[in-house]
Amino acid sequence: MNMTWRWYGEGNDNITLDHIRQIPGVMGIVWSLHDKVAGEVWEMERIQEVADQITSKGFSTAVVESVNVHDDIKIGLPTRDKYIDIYIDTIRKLSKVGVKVICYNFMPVFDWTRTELYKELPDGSNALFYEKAAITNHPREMVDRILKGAGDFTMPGWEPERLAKLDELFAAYADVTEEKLFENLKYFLERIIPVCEEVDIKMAIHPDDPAWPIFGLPRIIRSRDTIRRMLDAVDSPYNGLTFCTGSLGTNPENDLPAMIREFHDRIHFAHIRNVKVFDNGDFIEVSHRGRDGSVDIAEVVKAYHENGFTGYVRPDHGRHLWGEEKNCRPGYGLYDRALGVMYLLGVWDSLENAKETK
Ligand code: DNO
Repeated sequence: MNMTWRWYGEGNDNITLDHIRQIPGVMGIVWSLHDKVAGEVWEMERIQEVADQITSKGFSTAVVESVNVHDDIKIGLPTRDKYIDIYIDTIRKLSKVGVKVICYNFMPVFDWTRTELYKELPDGSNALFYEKAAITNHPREMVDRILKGAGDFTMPGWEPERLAKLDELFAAYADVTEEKLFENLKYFLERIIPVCEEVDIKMAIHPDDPAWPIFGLPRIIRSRDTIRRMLDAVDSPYNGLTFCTGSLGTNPENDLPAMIREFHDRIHFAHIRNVKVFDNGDFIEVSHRGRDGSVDIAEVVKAYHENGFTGYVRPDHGRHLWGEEKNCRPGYGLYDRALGVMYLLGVWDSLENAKETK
């Protein structure tokens, strides 16, 4: 298990690389060029600049999250080839600075979706919350609430300029069924995976969050069967997964440890976090500790350990603690994620120790 930490970049994150160095066990930085919108060219100088900042503090640059996929690729428009060429250009450039895994998603219009960013928990902290009944047929209201809540912090997949044209975007996706979206993903993968094989970069698709269709938009990476179909469609080790327990864990029918056991050799990046799912389907993000939520995190780590997992891992969203929500990106505060690292490493180390004393 190779522990990493998502960092939004110099001047764009309230947490610095020097802070991150003080969290035990973190070896790599999960990074990106966060000002790039989907479909834009990534210049080599910019890539090199961020990679140098990261390596100068002793961290690895192996994981990039995200290189966002342009909507034209997801919709399957004739312009998609142009955007796939740009994507390939970025893959090639990233391979020159030690990148080994790219995390991306294929969700139409929205990346992760929540209805509230600062829902108070019984202990006085607050966290991202999803209320099923609040998802109506009118995404505008939800989008405005999320963008307002994020304040000055940018959030990948929530670009205000793109979401300003929400009606047009929804209209463009009108004929994109689940089947069509899947075909478009396959088309994209068939073009990029040979390049990934050549430059040794593994693609790791992030599951849909939450794990079901929203606002009538199709979602295709949300269960054991949909994941199996995607992996089989382009059957190369370079076509893999970001296995996110927080996203897949929103549907209690997903047996996460069983899925890890089945897919472990195609999981290149593990996002580990916990959610508490209520009987009515609402859910809130909680601490990483297993008993605080609905995901048995120790069992998840055990499933990785059993399979000798050597891939990259990061604690995912955390609660906002001790008032930090005033000054951090939603879900990406310092404290709860740092506690998460220690919980995950604690479970891992105890499994290692037990193995040694056998
Ligand atoms: C949530 C993240 C996702 C992820 C993208 C990858 O915080 O895990 O936003 O970065 O889906 O493209």
